[in-house]
Amino acid sequence: MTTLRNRLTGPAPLAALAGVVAAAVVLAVAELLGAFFTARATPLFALGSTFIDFTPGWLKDFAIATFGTNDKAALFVGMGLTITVLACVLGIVAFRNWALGVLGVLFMGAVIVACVVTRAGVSAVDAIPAVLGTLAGVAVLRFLVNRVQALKAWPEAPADLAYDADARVRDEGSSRRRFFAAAGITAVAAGVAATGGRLLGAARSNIAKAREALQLPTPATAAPPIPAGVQSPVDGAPPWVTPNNDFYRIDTALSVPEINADDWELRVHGLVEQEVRLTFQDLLDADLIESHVTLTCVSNPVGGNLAGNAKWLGLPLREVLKRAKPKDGADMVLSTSIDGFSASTPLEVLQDGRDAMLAIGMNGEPLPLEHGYPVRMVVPGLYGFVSATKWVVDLEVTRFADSKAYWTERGWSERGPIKTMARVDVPKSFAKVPAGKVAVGGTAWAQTRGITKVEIQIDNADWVEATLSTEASLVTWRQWSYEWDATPGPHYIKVRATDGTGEVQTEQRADPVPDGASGWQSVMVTVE
Ligand SMILES: Nc1nc2c(c(=O)[nH]1)N[C@H]1C(S)=C(S)[C@@H](COP(=O)(O)O)O[C@H]1N2
Ligand SMILES: [Mo]
Repeated sequence: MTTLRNRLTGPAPLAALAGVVAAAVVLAVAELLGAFFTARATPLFALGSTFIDFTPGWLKDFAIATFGTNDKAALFVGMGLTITVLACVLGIVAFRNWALGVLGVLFMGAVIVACVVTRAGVSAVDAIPAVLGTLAGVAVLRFLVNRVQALKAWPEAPADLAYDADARVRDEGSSRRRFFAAAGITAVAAGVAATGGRLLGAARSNIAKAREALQLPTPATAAPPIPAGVQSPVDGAPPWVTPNNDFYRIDTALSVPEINADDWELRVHGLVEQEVRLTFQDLLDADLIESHVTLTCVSNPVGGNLAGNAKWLGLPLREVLKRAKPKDGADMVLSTSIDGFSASTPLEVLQDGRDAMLAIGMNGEPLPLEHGYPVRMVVPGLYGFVSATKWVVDLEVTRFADSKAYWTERGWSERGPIKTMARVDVPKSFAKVPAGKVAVGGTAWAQTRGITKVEIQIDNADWVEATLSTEASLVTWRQWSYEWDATPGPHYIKVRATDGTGEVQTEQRADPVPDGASGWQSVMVTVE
């Protein structure tokens, strides 16, 4: 009993706890002060973003496949655990050898500062919260380690003296209580400071308010009305237009970049006759177009839901390029976001008449902050990683041979035309359905080529044609439905689409890396 208690409350676990509290103070102080600096630059966000930048393709792929759009929450949990373990170790080291412990803490502080100042669009001043946080952490660690050492300093009971053992136990107990009280109060204070910092940061940011107040102009060319019958009649099929709140979100931004629309400026440069600069007001004043376009993520696995369809409002990129006049030899536009993401888009795609645009509106609203406010790119027919740059601030006209985009440097393809894909939305995989007529429905896409046929195969029966919903355009997804006469037992439903060029979706299985998943989805259902 006593030994277990001693082990749990002995000096080493207490020193570890001191380390954890000190780490919490580092982060909390930085978070609180960070409210006055660039939001993306507080330690947790800077560390996480740096980690994401160094994430190999397979790990990103794994994270998206496993956690989907919760990948960021998973990253924070992982970081929290890592920091806790490191803090425990540093606490114990500091207790045994203070100089070594401080060196360790300062080293961690230096790592954080390095992560902060190397973020795109972040200045050296943004390191101040991390530096002050680290110093506060050292002070708290010293204070708590002193308390632990006070415990250890208790002399062994001299054998030859009359010794008041009870008093010793009492004193030791009260030293322990003093340690726990100090650690507890510091931890609570850190929690309050961190929460306060987040709230203060949110209150100081008026970007969300400015976005709400923004009135979008009427487009010079409105989107054609959505034809009747685009929606699959099957209950539970996703809505043909994806509401902004349900639109999938994929990006490397742990903290959404905050750009004041009045400060936004786009520079178009590189291999051009005429460098162009555009302000947000220039966009508001220009002849804007509106168009429904389905976006798709290259990381979408077969049957996955990293695709969404929205009505975008923006300035055609061909107009922007007309003003800039690309020089001979240029074959790519490298678009870069304020936080350092970049995408390589073939120049010809931006000039060939499709509705590639600098978008400011999504489904009749200004772009949501997470979807690129105030301005993003939307390019029909290409996966997002090579085209859909959110928070875009720079377009460099260049050559594929000369520049590499963010994901290309990490093992993904330099080009990303969207592959033909059909998906079963209803019934869900592993669903149990009653025997008889079962409504099967789903979505298929092959942006810029269109979908002309969707076929279903139940178990090993012949392929049969599903009923296609109305086609709105070649750059939007197309829904389908099929009435299945289901007999009891386990069954597999397979689906494949044919695109507008007559090509049947390939059965060949491919992983998302390097240029998009392929293969036929197969859904297992049990008919009862
Ligand atoms: N700035 C920035 N833009 C970005 C990305 C990013 O990581 N950073 N990811 C791209 C990818 S991979 C996709 S699939 C689309 C997703 O756009 P959405 O989040 O609006 O659906 O954004 C693209 N634009
Ligand atoms: Mo993506």
